[in-house]
Amino acid sequence: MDLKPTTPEPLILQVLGRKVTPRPPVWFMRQAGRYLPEYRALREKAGDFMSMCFNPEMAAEITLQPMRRFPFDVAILFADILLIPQALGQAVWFEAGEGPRLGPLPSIESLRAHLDSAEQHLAPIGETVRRVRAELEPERGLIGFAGGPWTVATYMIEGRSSDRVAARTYAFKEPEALDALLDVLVESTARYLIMQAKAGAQVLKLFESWAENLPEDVFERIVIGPHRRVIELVRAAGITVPFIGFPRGGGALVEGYVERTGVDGVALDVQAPADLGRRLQKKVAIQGVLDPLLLRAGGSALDRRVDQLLEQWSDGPYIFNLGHGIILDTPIAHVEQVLARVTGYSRP
Ligand code: 1CP
Repeated sequence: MDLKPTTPEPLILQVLGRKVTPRPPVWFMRQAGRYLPEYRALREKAGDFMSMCFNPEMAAEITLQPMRRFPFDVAILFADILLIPQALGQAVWFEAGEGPRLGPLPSIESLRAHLDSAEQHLAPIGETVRRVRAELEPERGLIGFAGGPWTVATYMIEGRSSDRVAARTYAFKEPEALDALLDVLVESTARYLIMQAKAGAQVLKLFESWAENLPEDVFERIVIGPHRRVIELVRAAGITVPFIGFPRGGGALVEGYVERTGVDGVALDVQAPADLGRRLQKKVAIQGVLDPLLLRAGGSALDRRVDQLLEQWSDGPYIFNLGHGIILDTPIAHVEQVLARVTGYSRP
């Protein structure tokens, strides 16, 4: 007799495999974080943000907090894109109320010399993934992630959150030095993602949050090329889990990104037009694009936009999400309002 598996495949894996599901899976970027009182309580106890990321027990707990409170279909590993620069030997810390700070950019030789020790340094993140996967219900998916090499490089070059003028100038003035830095980040990111997949991450996401304001040829060189190489290295290690790319602000360049990187899904930002999404759905799954400010604002305008997104995209492979991270002072009731609408939806 043919025994069928009794556990349903997580909706997000069905969608990334281009299956049509009765409703889209839903999760929110930054769903674990400061808008949740239980996160703020833990954060106060832990004190320092980086040590929270490297403490598997705490990071697993934070990953699971929104999963206990809300009917999200997908969990995302609690970590940060700036763990890699630290693992490669650049100082990284968070100033209270201000955001990340990084020490001087180490030489390329020094960064390269840290590639092996970086894997050891990041091993606790693998342990977080194992703990979350062990606790999460089998029908809920788990996403692992890393920063896009260019976005991580902008922080390494600028030393903090910025308008990225210095980093973009560097891309023109020191193209070879930037390419060498991106190469080290590609290698380190691929190893980190391979480790996460082996630990139980079922989807891998590349957050290229600062893909905006780049000319076409530069976008090709510093966004598309490095993403393609990360994915090729991960595939060469025998890892088959789907990739979602998030080239935020990529605008009209997103179609080329989808064609040439090898992603299985693309996360779109708040500006993405309905017809762009439909065109992309012929090739990959799409994710997005609810404006986090509309989520924060709430009301009937929020309901109308949720309905519009469901109507325009849910007959193709679609993952319901925000177009960027949830904002700190978003009312929890608004998150509940959206989740009720999406999980209660049924494709006509
Ligand atoms: O408690 C605190 O003060 C820390 C706030 C916080 C949180 C909750 C930071 C600091 N990082 C995170 C977690 C985080 N970061 C996740 C966890 C999973 C989830 O989504 O729930 C993820 C995926 C990230 C990724 C990340 N970190 C990005 C890419 C996504 C994005 O939002 O654009 C970026 C740019 C960072 C850098 C970073 N980390 C934290 C801050 C304040 C910043 C700077 C952001 C900026 O420059 O605007």
